[in-house]
Amino acid sequence: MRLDVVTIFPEYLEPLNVSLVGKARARGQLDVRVHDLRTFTHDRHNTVDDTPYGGGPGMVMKPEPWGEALDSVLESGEGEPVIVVPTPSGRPFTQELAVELSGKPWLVFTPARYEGIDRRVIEEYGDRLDVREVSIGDYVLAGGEAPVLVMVEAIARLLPGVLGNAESHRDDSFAPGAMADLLEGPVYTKPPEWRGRGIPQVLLSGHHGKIARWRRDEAFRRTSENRPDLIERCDPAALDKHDRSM
Ligand code: 6GU
Repeated sequence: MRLDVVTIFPEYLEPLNVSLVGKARARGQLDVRVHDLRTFTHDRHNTVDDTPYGGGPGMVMKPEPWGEALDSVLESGEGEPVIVVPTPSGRPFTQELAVELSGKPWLVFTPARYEGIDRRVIEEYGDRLDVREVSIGDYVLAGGEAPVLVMVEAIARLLPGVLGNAESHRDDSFAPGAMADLLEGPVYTKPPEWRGRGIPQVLLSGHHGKIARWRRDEAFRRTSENRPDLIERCDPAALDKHDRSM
């Protein structure tokens, strides 16, 4: 998969050299290219923003540098990428969208600072390409760079061969399947006693049916506690009589 990021803070994307994403790059599974938007300006101050038409606070990112940057990125590759525009006004970034985007060969991210990018840029590329305005949650960040790190990590770990063990996806909170719509429950490792605290005996029983039952109950308990909204909107058929008694 190829990923391009156009930003005025290329150094903000340095974490893409670390850990899972960094290793996927080193292995050649991910081709990540970070571009400095200011290299697509032509004035002495490398201006990327200006005051908003109609007045109001803040600054708006000018269309010309974005147009030149995106044309340059588009010309540098084969076929058409999906363009992901991080913005708090976008559609929610969900596990479902991460799965969809992980199936695309080429993604271009356009994190903005200030009050966002001149609307005409989104229209211009939206007329020709698949452009998605995406938000990572109901809070406001100073720019889209941190959301790009979030989205790239969520997408990259779904690529075949990136996560060590393909089974690791199976029980993810928000993964489709038997535990659909439930959060993951607690996990334990050695030692069997730490600061006087033991581990649930069922996990030592070797009884796989009972362990699966226990994990399902804990997942339900944690979801009820932390995300009652997920229980509310879940398919009643996905709940069992065990759940109702908890
Ligand atoms: Cl994608 N950008 C910014 N600036 N703030 C956000 C966001 C994105 N998602 C949630 N808050």
